[in-house]
Formats: sequence, C-alpha cells, structure tokens
Amino acid sequence: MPNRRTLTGNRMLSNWVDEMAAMCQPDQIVWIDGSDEQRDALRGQAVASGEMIPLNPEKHPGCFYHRTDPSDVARSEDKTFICCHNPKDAGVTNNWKDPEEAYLEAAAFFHGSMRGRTMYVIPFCMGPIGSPFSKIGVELSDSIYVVLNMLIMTRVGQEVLDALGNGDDFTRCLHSKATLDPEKRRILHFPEDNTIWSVNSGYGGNVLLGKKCLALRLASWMARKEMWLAEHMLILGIEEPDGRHHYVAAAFPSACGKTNLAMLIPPDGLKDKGYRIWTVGDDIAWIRIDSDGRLWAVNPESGYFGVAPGTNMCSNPNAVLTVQKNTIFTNVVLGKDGTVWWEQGDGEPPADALDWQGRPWHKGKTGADGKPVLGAHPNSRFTAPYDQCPTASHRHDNHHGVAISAIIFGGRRERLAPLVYESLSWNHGVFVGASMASERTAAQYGKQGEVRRDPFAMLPFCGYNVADYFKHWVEMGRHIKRAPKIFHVNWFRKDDDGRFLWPGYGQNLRVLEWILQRTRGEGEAVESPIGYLPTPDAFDMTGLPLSAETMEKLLEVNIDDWKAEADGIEEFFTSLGPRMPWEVRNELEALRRRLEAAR
Ligand code: GTP
Ligand code: SPV
Ligand code: MN
Repeated sequence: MPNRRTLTGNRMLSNWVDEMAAMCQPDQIVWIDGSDEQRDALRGQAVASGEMIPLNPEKHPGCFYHRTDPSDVARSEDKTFICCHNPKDAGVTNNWKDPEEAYLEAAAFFHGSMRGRTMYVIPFCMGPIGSPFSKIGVELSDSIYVVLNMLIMTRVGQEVLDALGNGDDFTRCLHSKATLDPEKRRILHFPEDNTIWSVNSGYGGNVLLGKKCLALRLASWMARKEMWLAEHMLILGIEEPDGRHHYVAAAFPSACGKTNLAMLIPPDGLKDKGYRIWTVGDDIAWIRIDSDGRLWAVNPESGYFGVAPGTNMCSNPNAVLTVQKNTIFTNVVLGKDGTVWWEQGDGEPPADALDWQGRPWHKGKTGADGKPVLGAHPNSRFTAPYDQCPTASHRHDNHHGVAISAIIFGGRRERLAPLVYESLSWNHGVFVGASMASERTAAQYGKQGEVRRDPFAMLPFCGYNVADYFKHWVEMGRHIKRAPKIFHVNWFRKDDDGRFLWPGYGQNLRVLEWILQRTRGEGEAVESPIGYLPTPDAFDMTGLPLSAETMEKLLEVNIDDWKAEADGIEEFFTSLGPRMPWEVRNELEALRRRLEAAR
C-alpha cells in the first residue's frame, strides 16, 4: 500500500506523527484517506493475516468476523486514568495519574511496540465535518481492526484533514496493541494536552479512541469549559401523525437498553396511532444551548457499536436489519459456513460452530462444572454504519442536531425504582441523574449484577471531578430558557419470582407517549415523594393486557425502601468530597422531608 504522506501539509500533525513513530518504530506509516479502494485493500490484508474472517458473502455481504484476546473483551475501568495536574480535578470516581509519570510509564510500553507492524494514521471527525460543534481527532494505531471500525464509527479521511487545515485543534490519539499484556494495559486521558494514549488492548471501548475516550471523557472536560454537555445518551425522534417531531435524549448505563430504545418499533396496539420513530443516536449525545435558548443535541458518531446478545427480530428488528451487510462482528459464535449467531438471537445456531474463543461449540454445551457454556461473549458486539438502520434520521448530519423535549435517566433496578417518574424541577432532575444506580453488566469488568451508583450513566466516562460535573448541570439549567423536563425510567423491575414486570422493548413507547404528554402539560399524574408518577390508567395500554396488580407493582414507591436509598445516596454524595454542590445536596434533604411527610 502506498505511503501517502502527502495527505496533509499540516506541520504540527506530521511532526507529531513522526515523533510517535520514532517511539513506536513501525515498519511503515499508512495514512487513511477514507476511500473505498483503501478500505477494501485493508480488508484483504486483515483477512490474509487472520485478523478478520470474511463471512458468507450471500448471507452477510461485506461482513467480517473478529475475536479479541479472551482477557480483553470489555472496557477495563481499572486500567483507565484521567491524567491531569491536580488529582482533585479528576475526582474520587476516576483513577488518576500524574501526567508526566503516566507518559513516562506508557512510553516504555509503546517503545518499539510497532516493530514489524504498520502504523495507520486515521484522521477522524466526531460530528458532521465542517460543523463548528464537531471535534477532530487523529488516531495512530497498529490495528487494522481499529481502522476498519473507525471507518464505520466516525467520519474518516481526506475531508477531515482538509477541514483541519494547518490548525492544531485536534485530539492526539495513540493506540498500540503492543503485547496485549493486561498488566501493562493503560487507557490514559490527558485533558490538559488534548491527548489520549491507549496501549495493550484491542477491545472496542478501549481502542476506538473517538468514542468513549474523546467523545465522552475529553469532550466532557471541554464541554464544562465551553458550557455544553457531552453525555452517554441516545437520541430518539418521535414523529406524530400530524408530522410534528419530538426528540428525547436518554442516559442509561452500558448494556441497559440505549440501542434498543433508539431503534424502537411501535407495538401492535399503538400502531394505529401512526407514530414513526427516528434514530438519531444510540450511545453519545453532544448537547448545546442554541440561539433559541433550548437544548439541541447532535450524535457525534456515524455508526453503532452495539451489544449482540439479545438482539433478534422480536426485541430489535431494526438492529437486525442494520447488521445485514457491511458489519463487523466481534466475539460472537462463528459457523464454519460463514454465518454468525449469539444467545437470544434469531433461529438456531450454525451446526458446525466455534465459540467466541474459537473452541468447538454447540447449543446446550456445558462445561466441566455442568454449567452452560455461552457461545457468544455477553459483551460481544456488532459495528454497523449509521445509515443502514431503517429508522436512521436525516437530521443526523444537521450541524445543530435536534431540539430536545425531554431528558430521561434510567438503569437496571430489580427493585425500588418505578417504571417511570417525572422530576419536580431542573435541579431535582439533576439530583435524579446524580443519584442514579444500576446493576453491573458485562460491558465492563467487575461483579455482574451488583448495584452501583452510576450518576448520569457517566461513572466510567466523566473526564473530570463528578461533583464539578453535577455543578455544571446545575449551571446549564440557569442558562437554558426553555428547559426540557427530566424523567427517570426503569424497564427492569422484577416480581418476587425474578421475572420482569414490564415487557420492555417496543412497549416502552407507551411510557414515551406519557413523557411527551407531560412535556406539553398533559398526561395523568400524581405527586409522590420522589416526583410525579403516572396514574395507573395514564398509559394507552391498547393491545397489552397487564393486570392492575402488575401495574401497581410497577408504579409502587415503597417509603421505607426509599428512605434506605436516601441513606445510600447520602453516603455516595459524601464520598464525592467538598466540591459536591449544595443545590444537589439540598435536593436530597428535600426528598427526605417529603418521605417523612408521607408517613
Ligand atoms: P452500550 O452499547 O453498552 O452503551 O449499551 P446499550 O445501553 O445501548 O444497551 P442495549 O440497547 O444494547 O441493551 C443491552 C441489553 O439490554 C440487551 O441484551 C437487551 O436485550 C436488553 N434490553 C434492552 N431494552 C430492554 C427492555 O426494555 N427490557 C428488557 N428486559 N431488556 C432490555
Ligand atoms: C459501553 O460500554 O457503554 C459501550 C461499548 O457503548 S464501549 O464502546 O466498548 O464502551
Ligand atoms: Mn455505551
């Protein structure tokens, strides 16, 4: 492949590339121009080297399969650091390293790490190219898998370099798989230098540096300075039969249903109403106050890096249709016939199959301990282009994005949190976001199912002191003229037998309908200590027979449980230290008073 150094005349960029190459010592440097020809050549090389396996061209045209190292299948939060001069600016929820020490340590891991390899230079843009709100990055990586994923997830190539011109305003992203040694794995963020270094990993969230590293951790740092928001949120449009569009943004922790909600299909009983759903984004939202004083949101990505298990024609038909072609599948089941499968997918797994670790696998396989052996890793993923989703919105490329009517927080709570409630004010909504908690999923290493505080679904992604982040949300509220209402949802409440009380997925539109009614000052609600709750008959339940008893359980607010929750929230807030804003603390005290009064 030609070494196309001539792609840019930007000296700051080429000097930095030279400097990083001197450290990593690749055999050659290849600039990624964003062309189909170059992408096809890279695919060919990845197949030749075994890094990617082509899938059956009839059944999965343009699709490829990849396995990551078994010790490298999810984000490693314990290896992720914010490296700024004052540890207090990173806050207690982030791991911190002194920048000089972090550079020094990682430089030793990068030193000579690309010998015998190619360094790819990937110029990428988060957000529409040319928009004043977009951010440019350049990722250097020794992984073709990273290049091919970045080509889907971000806008890549010559156009980006043209937009950058001779400027210095780009994020310097360096990645090497190095030896994949978990002990030497580091995901380092230098917000004061606009720099990201990632070494010894090949897993998505650790290595696609435009995504969580730039678009959330560094962007949240920038957003605080520049008075905007970088959030772990989906963006969804609801078109009403009269043609009016309403957009909502929703923050759920990893693997808690953002992609599914963003691609929702109206359930049978509501179809007659003629709603159409538009998917603007499924993971990240950049939100600004526009000249009309309202919040407008952009999805900075151009693809989906979605959870495969559980995706099927019943749960999420749009996702199934999205991944029919030009998709990269990572750590799912691979059939010898070049097909893929995952748990709770469609149809039967291929007869002659290999699991996510490349071992022979069949449905019902059990291990030496008698326990079932999963074919796909629970955090196996697909990478697919944005436009391939049947509900992809044409507003995705709009520089200003879409106006947000409601903000929704949510998590996985077997108990406690009702199906939906509405906050009493902006600051109460900030409190609801700040006190969010959820059961841990396979998207990150750690004890699965354990309830942990995950404020705004940003615990692993807030690039600065989370107490300052709460304050920033309070400040934003002071600047917004027409603030959207803030809601909390929980699709995951269970009955005593451990079954979900709410059917979820497409049925969630019934809850969204109520949320939209509330933003217009309609919708039936009662005030409770935690906020406004829908009355039991507030939802349109046409076509969904749920017993009155189930509905009651879904909406129940148990005062004793919430008092215990308030204690847990206090403990969390106290752990965040003296920067914890009084506005949010006051909301906790107000909640306590309301709970007492409810006695
Ligand atoms: P990240 O990509 O990690 O940020 O995850 P996400 O928030 O986009 O989660 P996703 O939509 O991929 O859903 C993760 C898992 O939750 C899948 O296994 C889904 O089947 C399941 N899920 C999603 N929505 C619902 C729902 O409404 N009810 C229930 N019970 N499960 C759901
Ligand atoms: C998440 O874990 O929230 C994801 C996947 O969206 S990753 O990009 O790997 O972080
Ligand atoms: Mn995510």
